[in-house]
Amino acid sequence: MVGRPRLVIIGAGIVGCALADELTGRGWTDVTVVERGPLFRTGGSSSHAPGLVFQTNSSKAMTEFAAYTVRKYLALGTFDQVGGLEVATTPERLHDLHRRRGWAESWGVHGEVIGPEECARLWPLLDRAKVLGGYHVPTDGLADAVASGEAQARRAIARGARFLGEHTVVGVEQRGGRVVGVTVESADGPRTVPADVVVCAAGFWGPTIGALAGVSVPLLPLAHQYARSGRLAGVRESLPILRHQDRDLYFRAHGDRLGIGSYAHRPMPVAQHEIAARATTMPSVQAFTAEDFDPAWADAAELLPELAASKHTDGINGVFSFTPDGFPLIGEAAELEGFWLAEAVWVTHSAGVARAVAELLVDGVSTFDLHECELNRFEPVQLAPAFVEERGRQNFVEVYDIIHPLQPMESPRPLRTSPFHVRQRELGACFLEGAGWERPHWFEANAALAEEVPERDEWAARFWSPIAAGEARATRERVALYDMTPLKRIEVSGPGSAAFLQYLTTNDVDRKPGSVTYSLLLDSRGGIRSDLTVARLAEDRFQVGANGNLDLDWLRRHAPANVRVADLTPGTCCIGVWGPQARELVQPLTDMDLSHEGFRYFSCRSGYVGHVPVLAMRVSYVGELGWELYTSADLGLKLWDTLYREGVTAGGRAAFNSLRLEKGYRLWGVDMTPEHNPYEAGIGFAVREDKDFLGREALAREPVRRLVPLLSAAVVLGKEPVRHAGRTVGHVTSAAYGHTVGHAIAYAWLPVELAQPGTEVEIAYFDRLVPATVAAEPLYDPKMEKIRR
Ligand code: FAD
Ligand code: THG
Repeated sequence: MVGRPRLVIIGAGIVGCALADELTGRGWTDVTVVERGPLFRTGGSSSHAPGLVFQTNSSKAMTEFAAYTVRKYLALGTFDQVGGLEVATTPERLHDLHRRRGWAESWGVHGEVIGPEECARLWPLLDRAKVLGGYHVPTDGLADAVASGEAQARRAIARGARFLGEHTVVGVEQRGGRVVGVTVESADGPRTVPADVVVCAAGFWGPTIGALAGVSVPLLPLAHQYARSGRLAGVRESLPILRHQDRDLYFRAHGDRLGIGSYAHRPMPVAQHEIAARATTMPSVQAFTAEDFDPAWADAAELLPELAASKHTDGINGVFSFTPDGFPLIGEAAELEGFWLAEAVWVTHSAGVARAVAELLVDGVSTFDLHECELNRFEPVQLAPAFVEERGRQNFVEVYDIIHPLQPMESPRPLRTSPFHVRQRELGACFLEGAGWERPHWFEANAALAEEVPERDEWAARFWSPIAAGEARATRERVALYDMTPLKRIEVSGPGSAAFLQYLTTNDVDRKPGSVTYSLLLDSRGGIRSDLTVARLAEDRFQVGANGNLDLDWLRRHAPANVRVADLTPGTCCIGVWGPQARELVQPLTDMDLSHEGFRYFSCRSGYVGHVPVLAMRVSYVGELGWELYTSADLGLKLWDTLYREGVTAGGRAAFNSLRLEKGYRLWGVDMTPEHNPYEAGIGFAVREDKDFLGREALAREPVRRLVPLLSAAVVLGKEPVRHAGRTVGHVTSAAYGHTVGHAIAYAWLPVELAQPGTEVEIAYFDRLVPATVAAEPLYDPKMEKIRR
């Protein structure tokens, strides 16, 4: 593109308006916003969203989107900062409010857990006998969605943007795999608006627009009920927004009436063809089904007794979008160059998401960590409409549930299974889910190995078993098999592949065939997009061990014509054979020379294990001697049966996580993200600054913060704030009990001046402070004697 690109934004809801503002504010002023309804009460979700903005979220990015939205709308004068209150009516909820408060502290939002008296002071209508306590965030409040949209649109218009109301997009025009414009229909008939970039901000119409463009938009429109009370004496505009999550309800004041939203009803999905068929002036409002709301009203009246004398009025079934994982859809579609999505965004996150999209478009990289939100995070199976529908419904049902970080959704499962699945079931695997894969966390068959371990609190004990301690021990002392099939495997081949990977990753990967290199993907700002193992199988063929679909997408986007990028994952499988006896186990089964000299650490080779052709890679994420053995999916079971025998332990993810933390191996997306550079993350050894690679220019070498291990007095969950001298100084990333080191471990980001071993800190874990000490890493086998032998 030469000069300023021509942009078309589809939809003038709060997201489209915010995006027009953010883009024109960055100098991209050739912006046309096309909107099917009238401006600015368009008939979309924003038109009657009550606009409650609760900032606290387990996700750092989502909290930051919300905090930015609050700041921006406050400045625009469209935000009423009444504060937010979440009340607890059960001990479990009260406990969880402390966890939520901790997230907010970690991500820079201040909130407090308060007692019932204080709750009643903030909300005099509450039945204080029902309330055990609450979580109060003074900076939360109410966004006027239409006014916020319009104010941003006006600013964009002043900078040159055009807003075309009552212009319906009926076609997305493309040429040579690139978007070139949209066709709109208006009172003046059809016409095409040319564009270099099209951003779809069409809210729950997203899948319909996506279909015009040939792009999957994995969201489910669901109706959600909202109604008002009659006039109530105690209601005034300044009441904080209120959540009663134990009954799936939320409240705000409208003058002297209350607005009540409910997630307690059955999920009510709305098909795209129904939306089109009901293209009335308010397509986002469906007929109110009072019978679905009656139980919610009764529950509301239990918390707020004054409601009992009133009746609900003005009810709507209002439609908005749910995604399979609850995160928005941000980014450029893999299917069509220049076609972007800003979809499934709440009012709460609208300005933040718009800023992120504008940054991506203008700068090529965002200041937010978007890995949870990027459109191309989904695996192909997760784009199936049936999957999107089932997970969307479940997200609606669970919206206010107390969810453990490891808790998987119950259906649709099983979805992806490795060839070893049948054996894993025989061994009594406790399965959790990741990227659609069934992943054993431990095996009941190993119950005899279970160890006495220090007591954990009820939260840390969930989705965990002392059997994992035995599996970890067996790996350190004998040998264990780990199912590494879910590890994303990407083949990069073709004449340009070596030069391509050499430029795209940080380490020297242009080494001889048979070499394996730990290397990083950086974005243009030097932020870590992924950590990879790059195995050179031949002059022009590499196998890349990656972290997920975003890596596949990144490689594909950057690959020149003479490079082919293919996902090998579904057709192949992998077993990690790790432990001091790994060599004794595998050597008799193979002609490959597995001696330390014959098969070097971080090298790979093809051969046979019994009847099975394998690619063997001497790599170990658990920090023990051993190999990853890859084969095709059809032979997976044979490989497992060839290796598994008396004295060999099947290990699960719980043990795996403990072992990798002892060894200090980072997990991308959890320990490090695009917000961090390799030096801060402690993996500068994988950067070769003497060569040219994407992101090199931007690498700052003097870190201001570091990722360090803490030895903590208790096992925590992750995401907790870390304090020093009473001040918040960082947050926990991953945590586990280290069974070999005999201590609870928590990795955390800390300012450099506090990153020295020996520094005492505190982890705010629920309602208590857990003492912790910065340690030197790695905690296990710092001399690499276990691996290099
Ligand atoms: P929309 O506002 O729906 O805008 C999309 C626009 O695209 C529409 O104006 C539509 O007309 C236009 N469009 C569609 N198709 C075409 C086409 N072919 N051509 C041109 N234009 C097209 N969120 C919160 O944060 N807090 C809340 O308290 C809250 N409460 C809610 C309560 C209810 C009852 C509902 C329904 C939603 C609530 N939400 C809340 C969610 C929030 O309203 C939405 O997430 C948000 O408004 C979505 O904004 P948007 O701009 O993406 O979509
Ligand atoms: N196996 C394979 N590929 C992978 C992973 C894996 N790719 C994604 C993810 N896991 C990458 N993460 C790591 C982290 C650490 C190591 C390997 C993969 C590792 N590091 C050694 C160290 O830090 O001491 C060696 C580094 C080096 O010698 O350069 O082993 O599990 N196939």
